[in-house]
Amino acid sequence: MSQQPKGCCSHNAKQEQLSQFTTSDKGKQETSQFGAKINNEESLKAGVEGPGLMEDFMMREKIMHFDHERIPERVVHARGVGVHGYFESYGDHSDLTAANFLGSKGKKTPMFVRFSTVLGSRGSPDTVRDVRGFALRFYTDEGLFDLVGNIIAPFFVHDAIKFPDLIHAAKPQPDTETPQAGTAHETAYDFFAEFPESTHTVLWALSGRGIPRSFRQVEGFGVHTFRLINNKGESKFVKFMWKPKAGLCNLLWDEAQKIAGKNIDFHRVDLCTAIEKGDYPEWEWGVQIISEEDIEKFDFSILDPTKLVPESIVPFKALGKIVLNRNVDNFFAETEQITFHPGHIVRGVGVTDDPLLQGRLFSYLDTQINRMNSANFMKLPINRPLQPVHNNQRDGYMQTQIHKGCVAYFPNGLQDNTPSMVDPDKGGYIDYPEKINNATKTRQRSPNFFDHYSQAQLYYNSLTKAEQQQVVDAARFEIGKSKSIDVRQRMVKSLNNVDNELARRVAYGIGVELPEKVAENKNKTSVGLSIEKYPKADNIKTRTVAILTAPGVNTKEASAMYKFLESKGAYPGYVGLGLGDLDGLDITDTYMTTSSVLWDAVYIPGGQQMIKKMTELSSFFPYEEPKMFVLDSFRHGKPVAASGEGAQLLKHAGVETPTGSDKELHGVIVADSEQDVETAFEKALIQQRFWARLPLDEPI
Ligand code: HDE
Repeated sequence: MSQQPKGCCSHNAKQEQLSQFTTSDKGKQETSQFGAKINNEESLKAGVEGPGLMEDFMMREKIMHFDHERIPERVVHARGVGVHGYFESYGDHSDLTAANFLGSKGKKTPMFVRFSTVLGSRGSPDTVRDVRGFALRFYTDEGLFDLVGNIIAPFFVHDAIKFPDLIHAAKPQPDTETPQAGTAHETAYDFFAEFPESTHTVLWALSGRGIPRSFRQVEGFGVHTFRLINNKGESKFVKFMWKPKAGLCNLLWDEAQKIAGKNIDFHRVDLCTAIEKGDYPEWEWGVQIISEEDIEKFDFSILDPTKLVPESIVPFKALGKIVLNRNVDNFFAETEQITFHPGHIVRGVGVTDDPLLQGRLFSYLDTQINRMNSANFMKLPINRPLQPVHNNQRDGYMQTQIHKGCVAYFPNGLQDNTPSMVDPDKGGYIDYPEKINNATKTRQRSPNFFDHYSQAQLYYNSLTKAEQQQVVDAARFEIGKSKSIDVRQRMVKSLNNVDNELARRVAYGIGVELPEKVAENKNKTSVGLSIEKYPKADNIKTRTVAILTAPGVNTKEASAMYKFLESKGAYPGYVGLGLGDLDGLDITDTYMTTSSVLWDAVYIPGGQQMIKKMTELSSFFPYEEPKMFVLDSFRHGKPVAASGEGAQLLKHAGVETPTGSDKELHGVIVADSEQDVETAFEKALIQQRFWARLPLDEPI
């Protein structure tokens, strides 16, 4: 991928700083690490057939370096993709926070953002069912602010001490190291069944939120409650969240599974391609604000990270926008070496007593020592703040600075008491003087943390029928992978505390007893939780559309549609029998190299000869590829369009098509000519998924 996107101005202070460390070997003579010009094509031997000589410093250096190329992958969130961007403040938010990056309208702050799956190893597929990390780093004028968030609002456990148990249960099992990158196994559901507070987040993961269509169409959540503190020392509790301008979209499980085999890097490639093409993903970034006095009004504790604050109760307020506009130059140096830490916070931002957050403040520093092998990891280019760093921390492996002078302590007279301390009212960090109750040491949890099912119910109730069906199907798949009937039955018992109908439908699919009703569904719902109801983007930029071809295609229609889609910012592509030219069309994918699951929509142009080939059994299409392409697109609820003879392929595939004067039926668009398809197809592409087409269970 090219590194500098077209028409972009991604230049900023962080990029300038990074550019001091970037290097290129192009056109240069080879040297050893110590600068000697060398030829390391052949090792040094006694005679042309050896033996090799131990004195060969060139080979030893090269092999030594190679042997040490790997660092430990992250213990969680190992698989990820990182990109650069910026934050732009919508205004002066100093009434809310002293944070300088939010202090004036239009103020831009460089950012680095890393998306990740949680459970899989570095080489695992992108489209597994999992929570995804959405970690933000703001290189502010006053130091780094890392908001190490997720794409799912609640979390599985409320106390850091339970995190290792959660991860051990969910990661591959220790005896067989299977399954890779997913929770569809015995130990995960054994844990979830025994740990009721996880139920809320489990439902999020079982819904479309657990299999996003792309990283560009996910929400971000800070998960914990944080504090914002203004210059007057006043504080408000906040929940951070960020909403994609491109809307939300998820994959269906059938698509996600097939994509894992067809393009393991689906999400990574999608994100980097959009950035490379200049279609920069954007999010509105903001907060839900909660006053200290209001926390008593909630029927849960805002310090419990297994809960969210429903947007129906506290609306989202946008403070600015995130724009991602530059791919990395080097994956290892930037994406792999970035060391996020929830304790990287700036003046005006504070943490709370959330017991999960408290544990994270310890964990992230600790883990970096394991990964980076040195306490000097903050000196790596991607980790440096924009400001010069001055303190009395010294030495350690890989120290890269040469500190002058004899003073490395404070107070001191020899250096006039410098580096000097900065008071909070003069720009120093503000520790909010929160009152701590006259407390007693205890290993108990707050009574406010015990309602595990109300919000799980709220989430489930807020989904549409089609989305609920996805949860049921996902639960049947995931829990059904457990060989233990006991685990399956216990998990159904847990779901029964959320909703009897849900539990019975799952039970039916996994062969365990259908439970009797034990809990009332209070029928509460909230806005902002359903993906189907989420506001759509107003354009079709970045939508991928496969134009199916074969010899005999009506090239005029095919290319007119291509041009139309391209003019609207979509990414069309011709799929054909072979790569290269087909009567003036540039075929970039074949029926062997691609498949409908890799596209957002499909269009079939006219062409009698083409349709004949596509609908007859022959050596052209031994597996009826065009028919399967159309059928899969249809079953997955995607826009399907055809013009002229193209409509015959839909009929051949058994796809229900509009009749009479109607051109459109649930996103299936058919007309005599390509031009008559365009407008309806554009509308359907905005809609992206036609949920009404997805089948629902018969009542159980
Ligand atoms: Fe993490 N988490 N986490 N986590 N987490 C890590 O840090 C941990 C939690 C999240 O792109 C690790 O550098 C503990 C919640 C993201 O580099 C590690 C607990 C949330 C990333 C770690 C949590 C997250 C991590 C692994 C419970 C959502 C990837 C490597 C107290 C708000 C960051 C590393 C990146 C990474 C520990 C819970 C999100 C081991 C102990 C809650 C996005 O330090």
